[in-house]
Order: sequence, then structure tokens, then C-alpha cells
Amino acid sequence: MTDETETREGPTRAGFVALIGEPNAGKSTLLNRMVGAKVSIVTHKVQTTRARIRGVAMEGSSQIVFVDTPGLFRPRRRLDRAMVAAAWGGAADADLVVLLIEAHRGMTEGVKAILDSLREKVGGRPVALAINKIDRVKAEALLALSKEMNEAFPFERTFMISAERGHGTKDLKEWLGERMPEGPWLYPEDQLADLPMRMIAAEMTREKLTLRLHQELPYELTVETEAWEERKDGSARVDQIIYVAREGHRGIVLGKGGETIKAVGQAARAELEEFMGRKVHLFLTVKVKENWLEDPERYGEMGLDYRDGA
Ligand SMILES: Nc1nc2c(ncn2[C@@H]2O[C@H](COP(=O)(O)OP(=O)(O)OP(=O)(O)O)[C@@H](O)[C@H]2O)c(=O)[nH]1
Ligand SMILES: [Mg+2]
Repeated sequence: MTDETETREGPTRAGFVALIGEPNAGKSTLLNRMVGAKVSIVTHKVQTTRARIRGVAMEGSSQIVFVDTPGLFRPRRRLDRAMVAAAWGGAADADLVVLLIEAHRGMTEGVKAILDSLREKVGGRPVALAINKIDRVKAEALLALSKEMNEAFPFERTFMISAERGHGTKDLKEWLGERMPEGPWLYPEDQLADLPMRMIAAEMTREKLTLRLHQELPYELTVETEAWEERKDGSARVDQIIYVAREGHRGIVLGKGGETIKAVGQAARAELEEFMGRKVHLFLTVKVKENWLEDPERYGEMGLDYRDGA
């Protein structure tokens, strides 16, 4: 017989690990790798993740709740400021923080700026360093970078990883699992994410839009799931609104003869169906809302606090 917090492998452990770093460092890719499912959207563009997204991973008798955060950079606009505040908030609430940097970019000005704030923002929390994208550099360069980083900040440990290819990620996960505080699991063992389905669905559409559109446009749009209807045949009808900030953007999102939005809708629906394991009918509508970037309700829908952007 075992009590609630004991398993065959010993006491259960559970805690939060925040993934922080510059935009594009690979935080969401690492979260998905750790969870073993695509919970957080990934693009080659900066500032993809906008809010804190939780993914749940099991490692032996430990439950590790990974908190993906927006990239840390010097914020200029209101949305930027709210995103950066959410990222630091994620770090401050975690049991352990993992700072991701890009191997081929090294100790950039942006990384230095993060190191400058790190101590103050995370208090006494342990911080590990993950040098990501090692598939892009030669091994020799890594040792010098690791040394330089460890001279600048007292990291608990340094990992060399490729989040995309899965190199070094098993070691990182094992190490994190051992460091989680003893206690009962926070989520059911089979739960992968702590994000409402309607938000995951909106993020999937935003990912497909971001991949297809160029320049500033992805930044100036947001996607919300307006309605979710379960149908008798087991399928779901999902209605989403794509908010754009300018009239001219509506046409770009729709594309010639509606081909862009059609392709986006197909790609998002396919991913949603795979994620849910059932049929989905996805309906997208584009709305122009000039001041959505100044609208508190839109921030709430994104999982951000409008006041953080002040
Ligand atoms: N070569 C290589 N590319 C990677 C690796 N990990 C992530 N990437 C790529 O880096 C880009 C950014 O990845 P994301 O996971 O979206 O980065 P992020 O840190 O979450 O970015 P933001 O949400 O914008 O802050 C994507 O094109 C990924 O495919 C890696 O280990 N190697
Ligand atoms: Mg991200």
C-alpha cells in the first residue's frame, strides 16, 4: 500500500520550471519536446509566444510543469511591455528557471541585459543555463560560450541542447525532475497542458497566420475563439475571429480570392483535428478593430494583463 504522495519510485515531486530567454531562443520548441506534444506554437519569427503557457511533463515520480514565456527584450509598445512582464512573472513564480540562449548567437547584448536583471527578478531561485541550437555550431565554440556565461552568472548547471532534434534534452529533464520539491502532483498524469481548448485552438490559427504573413502583420493581429459548439456526431464547430488593426490588413489576411485565409483555415483545422482526435469545422472571420492593441479585453483574452503594459 502506498499513501497519496508515495509511488514505487519514492516520494512524488511536483513543481514549476520557467523557460526564459530572448525571442526565438527556442523556448516553445523545448516545452513541446519536454511535454511530448505540441502545446505551444513555434515559428521562425520573433515574439511568437505572447503569454505564459503551461505544459505538463512526467519524469519518473516527478511532475514538471513547464512554463513557456514570451521572449525577453527591451519593450517599446504596450503589448511588448505586457509580454515582457508576463515572462518575468513566470520566472518569479517558478521553483526553478532555465535560461535558454542560442549557441550560434552567443552572449548577445540581449542576453547580457537578461543577466543584469536575472538576480533581482528571480530572487534566490536556482537558474540553469541551456545553450540551445547546438546543431548549428562546432563543439569547440560551446565550451568558450559556457565559460563566458558561467563567469557572468552563477548557474546551477549548464546544458548543451538541441530542442529541435532532442539532443541533451533527456539529461535536462532528468536533472529537473530530481530538483522538483516533494509533494503531490498538480495535474492528472495524462494532462498535457493547462490552457483552455479554445485558446489552444486560437493559437494554432495564429501560428498558421504568422507563418504565411510577412513583416509587422502578425504582430498586429490576434485570434480569438468566439464560439465552440459540440455537435451530436462527435465533431466540434469552432468559430474564430482574427482581429487586425487596419482596414488594409483585412485584404492581406484574406488574400487574393480568399486563398490565404482558406489555406490558413485548412492548416489550422488539420492540426486541431489531430490534437483533439476528432473532426472539427473551423470558421474564420476577419474583423478590423483599429485600437485592439489598446483594448484591455483583448489582453485578457491573450492571457496578459493590460495594466502590465502601462
Ligand atoms: N537549428 C535549431 N533550430 C531550433 C532549435 N530549437 C528551436 N529552433 C527554431 O528556432 C525558431 C524559434 O523557436 P521557438 O520555439 O518559437 O522560439 P521561442 O523562444 O519560443 O520564441 P518566442 O516565442 O518568439 O519568444 C523556430 O524556427 C525553431 O524551429 C534547435 O535546437 N536547433
Ligand atoms: Mg515561444
